[in-house]
Amino acid sequence: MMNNIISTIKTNQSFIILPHLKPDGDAIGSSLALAKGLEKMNKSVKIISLDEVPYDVKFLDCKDYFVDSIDMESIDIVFALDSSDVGRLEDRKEFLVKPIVNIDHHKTNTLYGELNFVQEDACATGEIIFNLLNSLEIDIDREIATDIYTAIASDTGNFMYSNTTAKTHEIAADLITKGIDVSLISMYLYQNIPLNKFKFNTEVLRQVEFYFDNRVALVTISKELKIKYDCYNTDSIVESIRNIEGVQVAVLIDERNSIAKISMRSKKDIDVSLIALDNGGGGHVNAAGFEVDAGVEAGKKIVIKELGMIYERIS
Ligand SMILES: [Mn+2]
Repeated sequence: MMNNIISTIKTNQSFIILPHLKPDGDAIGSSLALAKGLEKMNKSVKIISLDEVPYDVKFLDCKDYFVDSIDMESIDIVFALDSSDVGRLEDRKEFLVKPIVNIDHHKTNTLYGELNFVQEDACATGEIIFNLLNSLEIDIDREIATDIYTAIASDTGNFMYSNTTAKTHEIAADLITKGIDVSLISMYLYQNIPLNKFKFNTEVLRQVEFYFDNRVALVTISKELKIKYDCYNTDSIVESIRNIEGVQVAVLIDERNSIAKISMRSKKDIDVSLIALDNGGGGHVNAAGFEVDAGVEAGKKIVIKELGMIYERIS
């Protein structure tokens, strides 16, 4: 399958890359690495994203890769990166008019591309891009290495999660030999929270609710709170409540207009991707999500009911 992608790259000239909407470090880092790699092959390439690059990965050299529109007549191939289903690209439907190469590591990927390379055991899409660039014999320079390291660090919780394997560390070691500055990258990723976001996080964390003997922690973020702090980035909140002793599942319900976006994180073998799949979403065993278009209270009911099925069975 990787061979099909390699020949597609070699036989075409003009590409766009679509990271998923509300992109994270993996989506941005792997998109940038692929763009820079393709450029080394003298291909023409742009990344199309309508969302802002999140604050913690803004330090990556984005050059002029990011655009919000392009003449699709001139484009041969569309890469979709780190996107488990077309819903993750729904804000850019007008760009899905050329053959799609779907590269991802979500086990819930719906294989919506003309070519699909979905490697569940890859810790990040960045790992797949690392292998792809090596297969294409593209020199992974310090800058590309920084993009890939950022992608992998983001998706492995800085090498903490169960998707961290020997291979993950081998790739990280390889990237470090390219001259990346690990402590500087870590500072940008983890020691760089904007003050308004810190204050926002603090207020959100005061509102956490506990269910099922404190094994489930849940927090809802209202539109009003986001407006109050001018903060629309909810990163790291669900992880913070997951980090509580005894909490097995952490849930964040984010109010976005009439839609409630539900993010779940779990520990060990509690598979929240099944709950996500049941409700039209997707993800990984320990990190998954879905949307409910009937508001936050309806979303909360659904997720509590789903978790009740797990906990009433266990206890
Ligand atoms: Mn990812």
